Amino acid sequence: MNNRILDVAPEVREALAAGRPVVALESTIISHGMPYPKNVETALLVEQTIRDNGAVPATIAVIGGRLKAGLSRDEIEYLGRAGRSVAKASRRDLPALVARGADGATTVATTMIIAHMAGIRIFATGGIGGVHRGAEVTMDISADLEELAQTPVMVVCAGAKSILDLGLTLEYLETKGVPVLGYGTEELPAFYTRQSGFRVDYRVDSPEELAAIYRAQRDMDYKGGMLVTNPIPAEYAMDKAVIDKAIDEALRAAEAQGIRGKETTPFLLAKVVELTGGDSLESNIRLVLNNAALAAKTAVCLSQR
Ligand code: PSU
Ligand code: MN
Repeated sequence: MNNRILDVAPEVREALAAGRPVVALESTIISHGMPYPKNVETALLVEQTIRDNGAVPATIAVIGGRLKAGLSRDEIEYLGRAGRSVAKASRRDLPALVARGADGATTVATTMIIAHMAGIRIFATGGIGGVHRGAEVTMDISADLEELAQTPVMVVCAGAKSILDLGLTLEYLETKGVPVLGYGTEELPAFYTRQSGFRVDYRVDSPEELAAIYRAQRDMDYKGGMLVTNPIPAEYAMDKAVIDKAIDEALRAAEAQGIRGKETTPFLLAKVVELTGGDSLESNIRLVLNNAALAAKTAVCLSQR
């Protein structure tokens, strides 16, 4: 399992070898998704939530050119303090970062890649990347979607933010054959809010059933993964008008400043937090914890066969 470039933390390796539940976590959310020190506090709380629900956490990153599945407290602290000075590492970035012995914060795409290399089947995060608004001109479509189409990891998220074109994101996932499941809902959640106006493929009401659908996909030898969308708990959801206004303003700022490429998502996320004060950050933290708990419960079901 530990190949030439991969380090699986001892606790994670032992759990995997014994068939015990493990949940992967991404690190772009730590260094690019939230400000310090809330990012570090949240990352540690997410790991604790996974433990409280019976699984072992494996936060994933690239450190000194090594692909890491399972970080120490010090490594999480380092990524959180370094913030946006750490490279945001998506699929195309890994070869150069590894060859140069550099550090990288992993996106959904690269967290899936490294989780799969380590033998981890399920991963919890906040929101995924998708088809950006205006993609019919910019062709800005996140590598996260291609990864869902080719790597057999279940990704538990709270949907996607409407900084993206959610309708086109669903179309893309349909084309690629990626199942989109709604946990306790028929509607795709929009990260800060429980509703988006778009339907998911299937509503699923228990971790047992999520595990059964994942097993069925594996039994068919599909090469891709699947997306579980888990709505933010109602008490932490944001007012739709407030968040829509902030997102519109963030999109206008990005346009005015000519933000492009890999900078687009981090720019929009930071702008939305800035425009909504601490409210959106608090919602963000709550939904990640909610996803961590569901992923851990599902990992427990996956390990019981
Ligand atoms: N969307 C969020 N929060 C995030 C991200 C996206 O609501 O933290 C991060 C994730 O790491 C995701 C990445 O994989 O941004 C997508 O970036 P891009 O759109 O450049 O592929
Ligand atoms: Mn992009």
